[in-house]
Amino acid sequence: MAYENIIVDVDDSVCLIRLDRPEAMNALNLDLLRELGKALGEAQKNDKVRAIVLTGSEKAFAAGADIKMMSEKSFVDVYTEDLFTAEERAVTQIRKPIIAAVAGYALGGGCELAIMCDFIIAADNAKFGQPEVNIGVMPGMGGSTRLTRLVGRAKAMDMALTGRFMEAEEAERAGLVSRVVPAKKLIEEATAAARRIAEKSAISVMAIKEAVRRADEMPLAEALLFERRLFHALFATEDQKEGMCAFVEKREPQFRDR
Ligand code: CO8
Repeated sequence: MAYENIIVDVDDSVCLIRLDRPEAMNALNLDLLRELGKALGEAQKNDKVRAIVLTGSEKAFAAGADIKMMSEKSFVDVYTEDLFTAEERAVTQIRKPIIAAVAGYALGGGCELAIMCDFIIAADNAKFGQPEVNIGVMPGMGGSTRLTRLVGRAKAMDMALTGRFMEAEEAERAGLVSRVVPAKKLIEEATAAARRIAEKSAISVMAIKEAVRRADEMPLAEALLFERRLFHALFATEDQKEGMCAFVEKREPQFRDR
């Protein structure tokens, strides 16, 4: 379908979704977020797609929720319409892996959206921040929760209380991003990572995503048991037999997602 705020490109097994509101630094309004949810849902349903890359422009992944859209809203408005709840769920319910390829600003909801993805590859010009404190609010989609689990309390407090931006290098040191690449190579590197994932058994990939995600939310003992049981369950798949036999026979595996 045609979108106005994002560009979607499916190339073989990888779906590349580009946020595209250049006039507003890709600020996240409801139209954009709903289109994003729809595109992710389509990618989830499309059997050809095995991994998703979410990106913005060289200047901005996304400079946050759209402040102009929010500025006149009251508590009653945002509470009764449950602002951003359905839009957040549309991203977090996707079972295929999503890589955020971040260049430029990833601020407020933009930083939180990147964190909702499975991992972040950052361009060397990326800047992460939770500057909501500058406009009289606070993070609302994971910037005081998921971010804290990723980078620890000291850095999360520093970012959210001072509103300062964190450069790519510091973000990698802090564990917010998995790797930093030259800005010109961002899409190439993120797509290559997605293609690598696409070569694996989709069942293993799905189980890994589920185990890591659940580990964020469960006590350690429960998470370990969930991980172990999923590991056991993969022995019921043809792909486990194929993967292990291929190793023993010194050949490449031919996974069939069964
Ligand atoms: N919302 C709306 N418009 C924006 C936003 C935004 N978040 N960010 C930038 N823009 C617009 C500017 O208004 C400007 O438009 P115009 O030319 O019409 O005035 C255009 O983008 C270009 O921006 P600047 O001229 O400001 O460009 P600079 O290069 O000088 O600065 C910055 C770039 C640093 C990114 C600056 O624009 C900025 O500080 N933006 C706001 C960052 C911010 O505060 N983000 C947090 C927003 S609140 C939030 O995200 C709450 C999250 C809760 C859940 C979210 C769910 C999605």
